[in-house]
Amino acid sequence: MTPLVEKFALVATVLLTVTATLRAQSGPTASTPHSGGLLHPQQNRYRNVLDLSGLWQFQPDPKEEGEANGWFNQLPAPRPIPVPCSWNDLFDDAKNYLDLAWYRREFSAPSGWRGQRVFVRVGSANYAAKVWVNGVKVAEHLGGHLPFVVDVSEQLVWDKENVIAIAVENKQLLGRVPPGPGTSGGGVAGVLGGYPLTTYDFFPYSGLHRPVVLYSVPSAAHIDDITAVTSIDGKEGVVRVTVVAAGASPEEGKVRLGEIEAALTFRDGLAEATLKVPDARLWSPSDPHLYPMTVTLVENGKATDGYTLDVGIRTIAVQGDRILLNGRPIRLKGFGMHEDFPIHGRGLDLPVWVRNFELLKWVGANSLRTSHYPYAEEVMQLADRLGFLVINEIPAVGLNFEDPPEATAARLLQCKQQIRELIARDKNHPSTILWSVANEPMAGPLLGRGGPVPQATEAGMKFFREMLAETRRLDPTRPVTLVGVQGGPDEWLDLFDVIAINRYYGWYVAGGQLDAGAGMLADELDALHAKFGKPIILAEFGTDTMPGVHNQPPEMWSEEYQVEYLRRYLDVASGRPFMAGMHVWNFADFKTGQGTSRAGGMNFKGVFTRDRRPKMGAHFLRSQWLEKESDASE
Ligand code: BDP
Repeated sequence: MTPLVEKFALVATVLLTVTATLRAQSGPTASTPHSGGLLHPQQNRYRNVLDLSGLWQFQPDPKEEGEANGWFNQLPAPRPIPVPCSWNDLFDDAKNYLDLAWYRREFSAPSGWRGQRVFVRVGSANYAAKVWVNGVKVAEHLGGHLPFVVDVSEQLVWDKENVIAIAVENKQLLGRVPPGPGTSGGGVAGVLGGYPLTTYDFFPYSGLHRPVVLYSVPSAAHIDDITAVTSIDGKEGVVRVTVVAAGASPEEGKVRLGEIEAALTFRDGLAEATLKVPDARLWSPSDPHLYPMTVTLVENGKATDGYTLDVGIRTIAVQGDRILLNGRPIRLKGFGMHEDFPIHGRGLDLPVWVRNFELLKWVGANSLRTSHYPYAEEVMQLADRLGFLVINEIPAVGLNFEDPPEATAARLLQCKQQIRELIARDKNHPSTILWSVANEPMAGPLLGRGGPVPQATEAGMKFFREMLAETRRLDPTRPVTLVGVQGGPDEWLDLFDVIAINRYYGWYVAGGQLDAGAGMLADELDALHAKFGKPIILAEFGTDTMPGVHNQPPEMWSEEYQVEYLRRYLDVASGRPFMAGMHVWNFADFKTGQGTSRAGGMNFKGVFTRDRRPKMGAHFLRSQWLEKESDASE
């Protein structure tokens, strides 16, 4: 088979299997019709973008009567809602509502686009979505944090308004990822209790969280996907470019980066080229240089399509117990975060993200993890431009291998779909240095209430071996990790390139006993290093901290306690060169379910408050990370 046919055959087989298995486990929807690339839509002389952000109509559908009654044409009693935004913090009657709801709006298709191929791209619909254009169902998608694209050229009308309707629901079902609470009682949040009940410790915000856009590409041959892989050869940067074309096979093409140009010769829609950049400026946190690289298709000597990608030339590798960026050891300093802000919920909020990055710089961080789901593409663009090292994570949080095997089978398909979509979307971002395939999967009861269960551990081994193989197949250029829970099985960690763990000695275990907690941490890190000899990242450590609560001597929940806890953890790490990263949990306080250990429905482990004011912990980190530390940060 030709590479292109093979690609589509593979995607089709996967989609059929996914559809069949997930119907039983995870609700009605699974597939999306367009299986091509996920390039971020671009406005240029060959392509157009119409952002459909703004006010839409909205209506919850608790009885699920909308589809039978044609709500995709007309909503019976709509109210206005902004897109992007979560619905939960907007309407009192939708606060804890996770069931089906409808979005609808009208738009006119720009007449200049006539004759072009037009797509709808939904940036993030959390969790399951169905899309109608002018009454025709055009797409279904599962998974709340990655874009999906559908060709609507056939459905659009040009002489009157078009109607787009999107039905979204965020039911917590056993076969989804993240899963709904199962027989095992779910993950961390299952242990904590909480309302709404989830398997994870963050609020299940729902709705259209990122823009919905309409975009056009030339109807004949057009660029469907671009992959740029960089390496370094002495002072030369080497950029290997693969271009996939769709629509028709292009006659010819070219790729250009500054003064360097190479011809593209297409066979079955695929072309490759290598660009050599003399005296390359390597991408790094201290010099996040991006080279604009333009791919152009040419017919009869005339340019017919083009796309410009920002390329950061850098390498990332694991060698022994170090992570190397451009051949030199790095230590990650930063945070696990959330897409979370009052009223917007999880809806894309660019001012908040620009402010987040400003504060990350202020505190001296160089890194973040997209805990516990892929963040908006704009966040990745900011990380590229501002020089942040990103651990990029799929939404596999709350997995528990004591749940029934059918649930695990459905989740594996779902996880594979998510890593496939994530890599398709983010493979060209130099800031992404590590893929994370799960956060805190469990094989048994937690935190001192009994150890991992052997058959659950084995089920997890199979699952993660497959996830690792799939991730490596899709992207052989980046290391892969899994973020392990305290008390979880070591065997799972050892499958991966980097050991990443979350530890709460001095909080959930040995609460109030900071020195004892630091001792436990040091012992465990040394044991893990002796056993595996790999780089270790502490991907979470932190304490709930009520702003304004003070104690001497420090007590749990006070600002002093957070400082003293952080001080001990940083001290333990600083004497251990195999510690490749320290990510404090969390950057900012964030919304979660209501429960006895979550005052105000909040997780208060932020070093910034939810409105981004620094606690003493933030000032302390700045004193360590920005003002003091001059070690191997790159
Ligand atoms: C970890 C989870 C994280 C939680 C955190 C906590 O990975 O999502 O928010 O604990 O308890 O177990 O604050």
